[in-house]
Amino acid sequence: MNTSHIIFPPLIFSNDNLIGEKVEKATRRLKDLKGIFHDEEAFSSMPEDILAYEVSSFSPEKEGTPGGLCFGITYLYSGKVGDEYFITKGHFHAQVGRAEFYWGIKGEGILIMMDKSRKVWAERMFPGSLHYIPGGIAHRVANTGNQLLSFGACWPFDAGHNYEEIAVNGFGKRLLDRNGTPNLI
Ligand code: S6P
Ligand code: ZN
Repeated sequence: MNTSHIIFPPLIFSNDNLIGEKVEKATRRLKDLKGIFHDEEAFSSMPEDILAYEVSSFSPEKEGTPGGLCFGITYLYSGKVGDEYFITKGHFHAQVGRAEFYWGIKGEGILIMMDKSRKVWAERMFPGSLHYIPGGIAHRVANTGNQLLSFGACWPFDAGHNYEEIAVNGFGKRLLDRNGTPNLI
């Protein structure tokens, strides 16, 4: 049998690790999240180099290719700024009609979503949870546990990211710790 066309895949997804030559890693430290948390005093009392989250992603095609897909794993560390859990920046997709799947791999957290009218709702994330984020819906994740939260994401290549709107107006609600329980307030 001629096996010359049988090759190793360019990507291995094992445990919660994404391994491959074309995997890119982005790092977000507290200093990259200025203005995201409501307790500015608590924020400025923390070392700005603390790791908040990392994203490993694989983009098989050239950015913007219509119909292409991206794959990423986010590693969101456990921590709080005052009473607010560590969260990702959050974004709308620049192309409003582009949806996305998230799924929980390790740890526990909450996926927070918001529509254009600023209505906010949330879903619990845990190993095995699967989340569909429709087009036009802003999304961000909070780590509500005391260990690393890792989750997967798959989104269209041409979705693009609009961080601006969230950076300026935030979400309509925040996820705060109230006596050890996460509350959307
Ligand atoms: C991309 C997808 C995720 C996030 C990641 C970090 O569309 O939603 O890979 O990029 O969770 O969040 P953020 O808001 O900093 O991009
Ligand atoms: Zn997204």
